[in-house]
Amino acid sequence: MILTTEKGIRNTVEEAIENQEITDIHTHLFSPNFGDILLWDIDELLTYHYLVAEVMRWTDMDPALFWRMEKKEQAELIWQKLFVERTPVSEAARGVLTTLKEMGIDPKTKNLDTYRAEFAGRTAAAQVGAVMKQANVSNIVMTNDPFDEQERAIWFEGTRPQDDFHAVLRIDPLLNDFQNTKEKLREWGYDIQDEWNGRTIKEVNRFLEDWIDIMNPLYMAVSLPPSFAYPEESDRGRVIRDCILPVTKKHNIPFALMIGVKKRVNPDLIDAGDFVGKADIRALENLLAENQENKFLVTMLSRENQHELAVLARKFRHLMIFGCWWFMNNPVIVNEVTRMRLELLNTSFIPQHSDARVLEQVVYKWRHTKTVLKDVLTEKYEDVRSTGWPVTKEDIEKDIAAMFHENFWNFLDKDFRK
Ligand code: RAT
Ligand code: ZN
Repeated sequence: MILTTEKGIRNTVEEAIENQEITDIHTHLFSPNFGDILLWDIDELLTYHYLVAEVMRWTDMDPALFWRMEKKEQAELIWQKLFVERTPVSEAARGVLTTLKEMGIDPKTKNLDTYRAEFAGRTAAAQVGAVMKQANVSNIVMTNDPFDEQERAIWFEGTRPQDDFHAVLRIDPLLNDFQNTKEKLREWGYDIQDEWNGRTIKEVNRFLEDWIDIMNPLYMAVSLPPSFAYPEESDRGRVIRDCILPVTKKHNIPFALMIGVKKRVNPDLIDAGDFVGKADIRALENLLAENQENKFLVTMLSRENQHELAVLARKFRHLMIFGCWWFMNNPVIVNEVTRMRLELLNTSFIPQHSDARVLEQVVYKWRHTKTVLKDVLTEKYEDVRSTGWPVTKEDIEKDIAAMFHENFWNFLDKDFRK
């Protein structure tokens, strides 16, 4: 059906976005059968580390004291400072309100206990269903950490995710703290030598393969500092060159790099104490140029890296860029970056992931993204229509399906190995 008016375009875009099932390609959620490590409910929503960073600006409290408080008390402090004493205009604070509203809880009461009562009657499993339905998310991709004792135990017990939850092998300690990780690997029975030699490489690879076997991950992932360089004669450079690249290539899974986080610039704030820095994109350029048979999923944290990242994706089809990550996930930046990506890459990218740490955040993260994307896409299709080109409902639906769902799965299926 050819669309002949701007209003027609807008309605079609809105409807297509609402109707499209989403694959959420990076979250910190877990399949409900993984138990307590899946975070959910209003106290978890309020104590999200994005909000911890914000509350610290409005209190003189020693952060150590904050961390000693019960979760419930922390939530009450955040509620008081960011929602009662001030208007919750920040993205993370507004997110709580959007979540309540979309989940059918009237934020109007402005009363934390009423919200708590609403959550009290629910179960994690039912809440997973409700959230996925509300956000129209059909597939959730987890972040699975083989270095986390609690999570290791769950996998070792034989627990496996339900069908619509998918694993990702996250390996930060291996790349960012090899000296300590080495000890751990030895404890777990891997013969890691002091020097970097054939035996060590084989054993690190055995560790990776063991976890690929256990988790059946969709991709292998790491977050990296702005100082990330490649190639590099360093632990990280060697592990990437000799282990990550060959193993991901062998299994035909992407290596996901999340670049630009400067960890713990304020260690007192723990997760809320991480910062951002502009990275040198030459590291990625080198990785891509030298490893044409590997697949790379990449997101960057600094706004200043976004343009060169999008241009790089024009050069290398084995690079799939994804999401507006963490400090980038603000409407003003999502708007600008998505426009730029469309202008440089057509729809050959994955515009967003939720990064939800608390189940119900899926609802607001996607609601806010959808709102921005509706405007951006309407404008882009209207620009095309105004040239006289016939824009159809089917074209729009196809593009939106690609960005929200298919680009990811198609990229996983692609095989660049010669
Ligand atoms: O966005 C976040 O919640 C961060 O704390 C990180 O988890 C980041 O997304 C990551 O995956 O490292
Ligand atoms: Zn994340």
